Order: sequence, then structure tokens, then C-alpha cells
Amino acid sequence: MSILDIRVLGDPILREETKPVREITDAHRTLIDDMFATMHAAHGIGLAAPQVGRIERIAVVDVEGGGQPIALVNPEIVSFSSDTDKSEEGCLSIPDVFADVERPTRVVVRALDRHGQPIEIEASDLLARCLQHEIDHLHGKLFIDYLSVLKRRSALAKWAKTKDRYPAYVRRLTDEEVAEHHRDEEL
Ligand code: K1U
Ligand code: ZN
Repeated sequence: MSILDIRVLGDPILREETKPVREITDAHRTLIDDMFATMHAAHGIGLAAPQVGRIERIAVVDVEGGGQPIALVNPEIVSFSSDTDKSEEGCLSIPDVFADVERPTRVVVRALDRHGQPIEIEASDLLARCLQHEIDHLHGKLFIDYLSVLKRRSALAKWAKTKDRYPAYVRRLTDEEVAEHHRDEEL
């Protein structure tokens, strides 16, 4: 498995609409495995294909307490609860920036799994939030788009101070982060 570079805010791919996957091939399954490895190495709970420079409609999530890791191909939210929660979000593509986002508490998501089998997930709380965040990525939307003008300005000001750490809008995980990931895999 490979650890992939993560694209950060400013890379136009993060604003693109992804393309539905017509037939799931071994190349897609390799991408899914690499996305899980990258997400775990970066200590994330989700990752969407545009974040690793790909335009396929694919995302992965692994939320503690949310059951097993889930790979989602062509996911769609088919229902949202009317009740909402406000909670802090981060994004692996906007490192060190966090803000409260209000979202529906529960969602139902339909997708295909890595073998092309249809799956339906009824999710609440952090899993529901993470699924919404990842499916937004697949439509070029970022959590900062939900913020008020003032909060978005403050998030972007924070980002402006750190973005120079990511030349060409690429976040390459450090050797230490990758080594830690390999150690965890061996346990
Ligand atoms: O898509 C991503 O950028 C991954 C993102 C997913 C996410 C985090 C929090 C709420 C919704 C979606 C992350 O994993 S950022 C990592 C992080 O800050 C975090 C990790 C565990 C719990 C909460 C946040
Ligand atoms: Zn994100």
C-alpha cells in the first residue's frame, strides 16, 4: 500500500465535481487501499478521492465507534434528519484550521462497496457528519463554505499563515508520520 500526497486548499481539484465510477476495477480497489492507508497515517476519520488528486467518486471513512472502515463508491445521501447538530470539523486538506459546522444529525447514504455491491448506511452523530463532509468533497464543497462571512474570513486568515508549508498545494506526510503508520500496521 502507498501513502499518497494530500492536496490542500488552493488546488483546483478540491473544487471539481467528481466523475461516477462506471465499473469497479482492481485499480479502483488499489486506490481505496491507498486512501485508507493515507487517511490512517494522517490520523483522519475520512478521505475523498479529490484530496489525493483523483476525480473518481470514491471516499473512505473510519470513525471510532462507527463500526468497521467503509469504502464508498458513487455515494449519495438519500435522506437527512430535520434535527441538526453543531460540532467542530477539521479537514486533512486545510491542516490546523477548525470550525463549528451545523449539519443534519442523521443521514441515510447509498453507495457501492469495493466489489460493486449496493450498501445502505444509516448513520448518526460523528459518522453522519463525516459522511456528509466526504460526500461534499466529491461535489467540490469544503466545510469552510458553511461558515459565516466573519468565521470564514478568520479560518482563511489562519490558513494564510500556514499554507506556505505546502508548496504546490501538496501535503506530503512526514517520514515520521509514515513510519508511525507502518509500526501501527504491524501491531
Ligand atoms: O475529509 C477530511 O478532510 C478528513 C476529515 C474528516 C472529518 C473530520 C471531522 C468532522 C468531519 C469530517 C478529518 O478526519 S480531519 C481530522 C480531524 O481533525 C478529526 C479526527 C477525528 C475526529 C474529529 C476530527
Ligand atoms: Zn475534508
